[in-house]
Amino acid sequence: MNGVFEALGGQAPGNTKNFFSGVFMMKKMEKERKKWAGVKMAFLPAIFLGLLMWTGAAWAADYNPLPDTGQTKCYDEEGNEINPCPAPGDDFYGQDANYQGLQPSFTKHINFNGTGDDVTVDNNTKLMWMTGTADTDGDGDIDGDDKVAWQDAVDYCDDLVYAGFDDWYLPDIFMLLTIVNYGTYSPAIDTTVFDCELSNYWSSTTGAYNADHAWDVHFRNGYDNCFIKTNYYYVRCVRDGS
Ligand SMILES: [Ca+2]
Ligand SMILES: [Ca+2]
Ligand SMILES: [Ca+2]
Repeated sequence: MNGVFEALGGQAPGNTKNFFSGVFMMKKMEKERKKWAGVKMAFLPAIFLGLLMWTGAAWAADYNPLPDTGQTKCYDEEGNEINPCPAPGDDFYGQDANYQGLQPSFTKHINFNGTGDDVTVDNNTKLMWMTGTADTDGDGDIDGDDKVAWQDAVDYCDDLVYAGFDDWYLPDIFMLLTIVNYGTYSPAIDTTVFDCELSNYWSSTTGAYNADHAWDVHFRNGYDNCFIKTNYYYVRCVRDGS
């Protein structure tokens, strides 16, 4: 019996009244405990859902971090390089190269899974890209004949079966800009992991101002533009790689 009273805070059984009030409190505590157990059971799915959402949010944050641009040099207003880059408080401090965020990181897979097709995975965005330019006429080489009008670029990627996948699509302009390397040109892309023509590539993004125009990137210098959809440009398809 001592254990009971110890459980009630060491209260000693001084008389019967105290004893019965002790038992009553034990019963009340047991009732409370059961009540809370019930409440916990009721909250369990909510807790689980919350956990799922939390891990989901962490996964989503992991999925699409914004990688750095590849620009590592600093310049003044006349285009003269400042080396080393200006320090905080100096003139021209605060430009791109002063902030080295998540560095561009790609992995090229030659002959992916034995399919004979090469892909390049962006380890930051997890997007999977065709390593090279789309051979839209299927003749085994890449030249001007592979440039197509915008709708044909959209359709080509949509219909594409490549590297064992059929869920390719034409990248939107934001996606396409994530493979531009702003620290280089001719082409403005990491050529250790991509093959690239010095020309325009279509994105899937229609211009808001001119709906018969769409955004493209010129990979000689990395400039993006909005040109008429009947122009013939190169294609590089993408898919969600994770
Ligand atoms: Ca930067
Ligand atoms: Ca070709
Ligand atoms: Ca050809």
